[in-house]
Amino acid sequence: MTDNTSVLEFINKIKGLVNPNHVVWIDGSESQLEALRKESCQKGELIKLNQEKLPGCYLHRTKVNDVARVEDRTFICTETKDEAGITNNWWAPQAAYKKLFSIAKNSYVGKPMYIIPYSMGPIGSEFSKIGIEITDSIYVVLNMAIMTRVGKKVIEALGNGNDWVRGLHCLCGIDEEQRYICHFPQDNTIISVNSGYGGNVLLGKKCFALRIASYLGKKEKWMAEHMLILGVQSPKGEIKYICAAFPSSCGKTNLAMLIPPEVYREKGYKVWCVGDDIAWLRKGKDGRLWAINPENGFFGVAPGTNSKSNPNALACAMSDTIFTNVVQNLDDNTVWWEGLDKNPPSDAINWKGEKWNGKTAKDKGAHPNSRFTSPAKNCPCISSEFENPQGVPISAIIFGGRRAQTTPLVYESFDWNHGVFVGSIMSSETTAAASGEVGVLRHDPMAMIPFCGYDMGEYFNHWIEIGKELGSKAPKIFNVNWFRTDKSGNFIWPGFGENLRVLEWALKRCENQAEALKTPIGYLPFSKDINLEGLNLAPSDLEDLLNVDNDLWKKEAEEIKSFYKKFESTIPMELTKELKKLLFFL
Ligand code: GTP
Ligand code: SPV
Ligand code: MN
Repeated sequence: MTDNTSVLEFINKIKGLVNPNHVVWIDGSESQLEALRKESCQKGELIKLNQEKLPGCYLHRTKVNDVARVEDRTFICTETKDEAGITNNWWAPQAAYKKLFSIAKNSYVGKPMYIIPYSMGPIGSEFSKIGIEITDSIYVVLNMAIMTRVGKKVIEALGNGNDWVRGLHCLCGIDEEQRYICHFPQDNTIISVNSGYGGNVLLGKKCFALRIASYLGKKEKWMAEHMLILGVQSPKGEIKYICAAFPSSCGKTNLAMLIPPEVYREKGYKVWCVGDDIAWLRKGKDGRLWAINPENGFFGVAPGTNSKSNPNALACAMSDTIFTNVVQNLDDNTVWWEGLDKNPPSDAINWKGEKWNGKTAKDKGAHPNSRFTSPAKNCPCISSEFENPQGVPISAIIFGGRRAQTTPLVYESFDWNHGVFVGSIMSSETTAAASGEVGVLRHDPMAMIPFCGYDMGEYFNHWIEIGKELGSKAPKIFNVNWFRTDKSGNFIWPGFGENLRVLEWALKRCENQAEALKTPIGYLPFSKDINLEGLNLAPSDLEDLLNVDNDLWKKEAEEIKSFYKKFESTIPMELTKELKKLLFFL
């Protein structure tokens, strides 16, 4: 397929190590992918679903010990520990390679070795980057073929270049004690062993497009962020683009595809999805910040997705989709998950592969981190700019997390540097997207704690530097929280499509069309300026949602102080200054 010597050298080296039966180049053709789907079904790795109701759809179940990202087994392997920083697990490159090679050795014996050339970003865009993933899993090949642009075209675009990310994935025995997800940013290399779960093995996604890319971005003056990208079209037909960073399973896919509430639709509002998980951002020729979505599909959380919460995501998943760890409805060979509807199937198989009766079962049928992998082009509201090699200009950046208390529905930062501070002090309750306890509050600056490929203090510095580059053309920065709860633990804000009401205020602020109240944490909307038309929410609830409790914030600020201590040697003084100001004004 290629005579690129850097590619051939890598492939030969890996071939010698893993010792496959034969080599298969993924060319991107539908006929090859179809043959692989067939083979995978024969092996029992995929289940072909009802092709009348769900054309092109398949179901896959992972091993029960392999259902989410494993942050404690994810490593940044830089020459020095300082480069990886305090928030990452570090492993010296030589020692890591030694261990990983010993695990990978001969692990493909009797199996094919699949070589997937892929592009993150539209092929040929000057902002796109190329990777090659070697894997022994057809599931990985088929998912990568949805999530990225794969095949011959990519190899052609690479030509004789050496600027590409090396990736090796080995299923091995899915042994969680021997599971490692390792990144070698200085070698442009990723090695993942003993997992078959999405975020650990679709190496273009979190491993490349965030961990390696954030490292490259620092060097090359751009940013790789855990952000959705959406366009809000006003009744006048103008489209303004927004990026938003929320931690895993905190609402990116939902916000990216939201359907405006009826009163907004009647006025002519529309929302266009450019991306739902990752944004690559850089300064454009006009001096503004521009974003592309490096992915080509969605790897979305299934539970909670339904025709009311996210009809667009549901539409995406109706065809050419791979479902992972959802319920198989044996009645008609379709799928189900918690929150799809109130009618769970009685004759079904749960995510573990056991017989399951949804009418009587006490346990969940779908894993809380079960997912659908769907092509972006399936999305009814995909932006016309999705393939634009230049991306879209960004008017506002939004940070947000899951906070039962403290953080108001929305507030705006005083300026860029204060906005970086607001991103840096994000905390959120943990979710099922990563293994470990769920619902524990943890610091997650910019939603990048699991994904920043280098020292986080340096990462904050990078944000400050980008702000200097953008100057007066920098987007405004906001923070949102859809997850504040009342005394009984219920969400106060209705969320989902209604979140447009908050975006509207933010965009008005960008145009100097709305007022705000200056508080110690930032600018808050006056409740009269959040449009509640057509929404059944008591004005007093909105007051609650916008309330800034000084005592809670004092505690929060003390907590931030101790969090910042961890980065003492690298945190920018711009941020420590913001913290001092917050402590002073509270
Ligand atoms: P990753 O793919 O893991 O990065 O997640 P994500 O950030 O894309 O989250 P997603 O949109 O898939 O939402 C995760 C969960 O949060 C789902 O169960 C949603 O139903 C729920 N959710 C999303 N938006 C809202 C909201 O506005 N309010 C409430 N209450 N729940 C929401
Ligand atoms: C996330 O966990 O943020 C995801 C899913 O988007 S994964 O690809 O597993 O990282
Ligand atoms: Mn994500």
